[in-house]
Amino acid sequence: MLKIYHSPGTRGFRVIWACEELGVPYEIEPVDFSAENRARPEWRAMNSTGKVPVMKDGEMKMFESCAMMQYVLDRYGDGKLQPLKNDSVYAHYLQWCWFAEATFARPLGEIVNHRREFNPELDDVVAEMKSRATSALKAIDVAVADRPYLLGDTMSAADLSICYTMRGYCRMVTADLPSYAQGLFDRVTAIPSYERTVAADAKTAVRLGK
Ligand SMILES: N[C@@H](CCC(=O)N[C@@H](CS)C(=O)NCC(=O)O)C(=O)O
Repeated sequence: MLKIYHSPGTRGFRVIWACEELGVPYEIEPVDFSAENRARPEWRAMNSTGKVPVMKDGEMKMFESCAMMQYVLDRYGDGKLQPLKNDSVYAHYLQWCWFAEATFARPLGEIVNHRREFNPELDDVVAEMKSRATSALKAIDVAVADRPYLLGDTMSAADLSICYTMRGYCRMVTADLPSYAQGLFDRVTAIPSYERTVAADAKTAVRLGK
């Protein structure tokens, strides 16, 4: 069975959500997110960057949350949550999957990293990162102005991935999303697998005594 090494509130959420939506069996191995734990040689052997999440499937072990999602879809998804490779929207499927992490999540992650290292935080740095995240969000808002989901009428893993990053945006920048982006967020988080993922994430925190 898939084993997802996850710390509450972090990017493993994406992978858990994909499994929940697809009905793919998985188990969560809670990971203490403290810097001390992630610096341990045992954790570095799991992920040499010291980050979370990590996923195992039998002997296979990997990191990078979006790559994990894609692995789950390709291996166990039965064609669900992604267009066929010869579909005209496939290129945009890739674009939004990568955008979710490489462009939209990046400045948000830098705010977290910055706050961990600088106390007091440098306001200009945080403001710049918030502004980068906001311009990424605007691109999403424009993209869904004339459609319910990023690819059109059909929800895909790109929507799940982007909406996971939007959770971070609401927490770190502002909960006031532009209207079309808000519509996307509301539609995608209304699916029952979202609540199950939120519950699995909360249960992970309880298991860690948080
Ligand atoms: N691109 C990676 C980013 C992984 C990442 O930055 N994870 C965060 C938690 S969501 C982390 O472990 N941060 C600790 C650190 O960077 O020191 C992914 O999508 O898995």
